[in-house]
Amino acid sequence: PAAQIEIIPCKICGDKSSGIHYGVITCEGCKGFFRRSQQNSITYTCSRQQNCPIDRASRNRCQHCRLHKCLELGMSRDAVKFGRMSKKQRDSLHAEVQKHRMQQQQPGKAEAAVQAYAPAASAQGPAKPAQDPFPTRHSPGTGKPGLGGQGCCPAEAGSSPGQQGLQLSDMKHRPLAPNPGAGDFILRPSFARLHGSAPPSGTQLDHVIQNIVKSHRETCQFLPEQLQTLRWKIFSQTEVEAYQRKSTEEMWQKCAHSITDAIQYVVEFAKRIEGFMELCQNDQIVLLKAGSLEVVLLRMCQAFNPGNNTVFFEGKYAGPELFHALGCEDLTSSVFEFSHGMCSLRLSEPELALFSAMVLISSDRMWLQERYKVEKLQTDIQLALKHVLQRNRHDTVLAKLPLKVMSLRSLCGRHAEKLRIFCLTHPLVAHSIFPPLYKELFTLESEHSAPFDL
Ligand code: E3V
Repeated sequence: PAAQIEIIPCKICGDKSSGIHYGVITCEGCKGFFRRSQQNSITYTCSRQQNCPIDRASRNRCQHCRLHKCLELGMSRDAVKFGRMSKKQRDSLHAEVQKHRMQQQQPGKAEAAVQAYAPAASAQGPAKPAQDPFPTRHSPGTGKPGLGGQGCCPAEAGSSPGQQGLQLSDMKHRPLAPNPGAGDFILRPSFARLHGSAPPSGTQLDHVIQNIVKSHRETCQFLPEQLQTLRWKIFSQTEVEAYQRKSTEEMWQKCAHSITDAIQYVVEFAKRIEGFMELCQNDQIVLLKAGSLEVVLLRMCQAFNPGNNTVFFEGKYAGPELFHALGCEDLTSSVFEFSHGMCSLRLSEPELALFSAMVLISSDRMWLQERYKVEKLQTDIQLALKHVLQRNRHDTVLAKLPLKVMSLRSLCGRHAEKLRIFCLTHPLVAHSIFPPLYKELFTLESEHSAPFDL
């Protein structure tokens, strides 16, 4: 449809467009403006309320608002790197061309025609996996992944989906494992190595890579391609204000629910990593308790748009200010900064998968029983990651990963602290608003309450 795109006016100012530039349909003027804005490191400021109208006539009046609009609509310097459009994108583009064509013919009837033609992005709802996200599920009978599987989890069959995850029965009465420092996790000579177990061969490494990349791909809550096409959906100012007016409890509840959802996909990821299920159950639980949120935060960079500092939340992209009601401005902005930093590493999907596995399978977690087994597994994954990074000529990244590991540990520590404060300041509701899995993972209190899974 390339030849007809110009029928759609510039998304920024409404002038006649000249095609897709930096990922968005724009005119030559806005294309040039955006290019210049990316070259020099000027910061524009708005002398009004940062909501100046941008149209053909006014577009030169406020550079701040013009650039803001460009970013908001998804213009990005590296838009070209994302390659071909998805079928969905092509369809909705085609529909838009149709709409403008019809508008030219008979103004007024166009909206109905579009709705009939292109329900793609809006009608079927955002980013719900099209098919069963776990086609080769290990634990049939539950809608959500849970730890246990393979018959060792009797409670799972009758549990309600979304509520059941780990069984932490043998973790009761045990203090919550504090996170030790990340240390020099790549350079430290491994116990396994020092004690003479052979390094994996090339084919063994390839096998590790394949298994982990496949596990990651199969347990992504949202496919990166889907998230990419949703980037243009951004909460309006009115919607943001509605979130900001919510009570602290309601916002904590929402976030805890969606994070717990994401954690269940990470649990399933872990279960599909060869070697994880061969660890003793205590160690599986210890690793997930300490690392599942870290992996969620890591995965979150795929749902983050560094172009306008927004992250996917409840169907659209949101800036940090939307989470105001949580009362955790500092932590929220750190999460955004972390995502930003992860995005600038530009990890490929296989690299992200291996790094996630390495974060999860950390042999320095407190309370591990078979630490050497975890260490052997972690070393193999590290070698696999090094191999892939070298293959992709991504060597400088390797040196930056230990810092990311430390940031993750710090973020999770700060989350625990914020949660503790929330529970102390909202003692009456704190028990009832969180999903059981969230409580089991992150609160001390659950260790004293009756196990929900018995
Ligand atoms: C990335 C984003 C999300 C996202 C599912 C409704 C529907 C989410 C972001 C939460 C931030 C924070 C989120 C949150 C998930 C990702 C949803 C940023 C999990 C800062 C879709 C609700 C759900 C459902 C803080 C405040 C920490 C792994 N996972 N999710 N975003 O919004 O939770 O439309 O289907 O990557 F607390």
